[in-house]
Amino acid sequence: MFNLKRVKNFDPTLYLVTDQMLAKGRPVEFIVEQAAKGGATMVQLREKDCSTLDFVNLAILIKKLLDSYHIPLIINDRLDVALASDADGLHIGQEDMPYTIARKILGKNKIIGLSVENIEQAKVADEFDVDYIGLSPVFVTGTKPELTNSLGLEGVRRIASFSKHCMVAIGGIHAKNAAEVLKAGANGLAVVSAIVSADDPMKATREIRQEIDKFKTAGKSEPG
Ligand code: TZP
Ligand code: MG
Repeated sequence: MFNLKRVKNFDPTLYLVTDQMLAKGRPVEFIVEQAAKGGATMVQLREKDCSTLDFVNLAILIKKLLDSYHIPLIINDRLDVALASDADGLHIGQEDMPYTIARKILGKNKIIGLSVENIEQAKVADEFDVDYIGLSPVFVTGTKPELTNSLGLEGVRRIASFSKHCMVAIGGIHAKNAAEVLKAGANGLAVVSAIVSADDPMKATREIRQEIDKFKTAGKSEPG
């Protein structure tokens, strides 16, 4: 059963996470716009090899672009960039800015997402009023190879059994495994390479979105 726990005005259904290095030379704004047209519902700018100046300028550009699609922009890790670009939110990992401090600085109206990599971290996250947790990684992925312990579908199921938060799954997700990750309990799917590296990012986004929509529709027609 697809149960969307939604607190603020955002929809985690299909969450594009960018990575310039995987974009095959195409600009981030091209990938983002194609994804927006293909059905992405949220975008996270995750740029690791970028100067602060370039990151801020990119964030301002992407914010303007996404505003025209009514899609929220989340900044990975860099609270300063989130503030500078007036992004809709911030995504933090376990070793980034502590959640409570980030919340104090950003205020209650911004979206804050927190990555959790195991059951313990998911339990701790239940004590915070984060807007969503990122289940990371569901499958081992070449995009973030340092994460060698994957949650697997069983990990997603276990966290879904107790977490009060909206849950976005990330790591190795594509059109063919989208439904099983949702079935395990994720509320939304975050995707890097299956969109960013696709020959046709709009088509790739649309294909994943169709799988998600198919799953949601099937859930709604289930008896009981
Ligand atoms: N955090 C956990 S896994 C991951 C991030 C940013 C990368 C996911 O990339 P892909 O290409 O969708 O597997
Ligand atoms: Mg981080």
